[in-house]
Amino acid sequence: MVKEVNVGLIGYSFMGKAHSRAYKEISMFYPDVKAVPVMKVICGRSEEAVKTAASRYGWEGYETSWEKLLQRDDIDLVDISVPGNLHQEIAVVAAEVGKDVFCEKPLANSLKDAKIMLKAVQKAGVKHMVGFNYRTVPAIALAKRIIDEGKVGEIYHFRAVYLQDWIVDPDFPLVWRLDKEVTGSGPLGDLAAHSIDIAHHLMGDIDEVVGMEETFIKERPLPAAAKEAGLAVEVAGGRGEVTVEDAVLFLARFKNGALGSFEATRFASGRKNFNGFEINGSKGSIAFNFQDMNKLLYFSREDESHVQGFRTILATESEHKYAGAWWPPGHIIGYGETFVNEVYELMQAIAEDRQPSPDFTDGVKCQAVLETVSKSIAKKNWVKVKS
Ligand code: SOE
Repeated sequence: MVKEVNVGLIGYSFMGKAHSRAYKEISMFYPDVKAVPVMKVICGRSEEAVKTAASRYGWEGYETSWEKLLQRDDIDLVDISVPGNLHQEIAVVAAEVGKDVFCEKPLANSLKDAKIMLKAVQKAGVKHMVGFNYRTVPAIALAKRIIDEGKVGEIYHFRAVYLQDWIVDPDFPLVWRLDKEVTGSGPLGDLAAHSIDIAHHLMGDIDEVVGMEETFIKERPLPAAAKEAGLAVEVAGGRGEVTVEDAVLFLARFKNGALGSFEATRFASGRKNFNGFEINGSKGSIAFNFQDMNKLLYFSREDESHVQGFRTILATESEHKYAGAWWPPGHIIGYGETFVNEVYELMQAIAEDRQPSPDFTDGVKCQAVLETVSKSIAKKNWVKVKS
């Protein structure tokens, strides 16, 4: 019999909408799913907005207090899709009352908080997952397969860029993603966190880092109400200080001897969600960028030299991990589908009574790198990563 998992989702904006769609569509695209999410309750502070979200996204009901949601006996899984400053408190209470926890990235606003969260879920013996959704892009899963099969050989370089441009306009308002108290950091935690997780997934652990950052626009207009499920907001009166970096770069040395470089910025005009990486090894290379997310570039030094060159693999065949759940070959998928794939991983793990992947251990590992990059920027020095 298929198990039912009653879900309580906290947050109804961008990630709340992405996760809602995933819960809704999972059985349609993954008929083999062993546990089915039941969309019990969605929670948010504004009653009017959360009520609208509940009915539009397909939730049975809504709450305006997360504390109340966590006390409900009919909730099995708590989904934390709110800004980072709330993650620790919600996750700890959720674990204490025996709920499984699915938390958006970065896991917390500090390594200390991330570790508290990990300890709480481990103590409670609940399932825990962190929302590094890009792991479920079929082309990235293919990159992992190609590396694990030894086709890239010994890896020398990991080169990541995560480029956006939504705040280049100096009059773009001071939204919560630019407020350190709420979000912990700028593109470091918001964007480089994804690149770091991909690096951990494909390459292994990072040994040491050295970084630099800049805040180009120091003050911005204060915002009025946020627009639903997007990054834009209306401007109100007055100006306030930007307390996070606008761009960050760091170098890394991996424990396996490879060299890494990471760049994350919201000031790359023309780049909208360019989450890209290239890996170079003794036998070949692979390259990916999310704006062309169905394709993986692969170069093999083992091809005959007269036909050597990067080949473009369209990762939509049924033998490509996750792709088989979707459309016939060549009928490409998009951003939203990665969340369905992610929820599939979570549901299978719950049904099989094992930890999903990536879990809070991966979240803490990423957080340790984020914090070490910040330390190295402050010290203007190389710093070893300790988790
Ligand atoms: C906004 O910068 C954002 O939505 C991030 O918060 C996501 O994690 C990333 O996938 C896309 O950009």
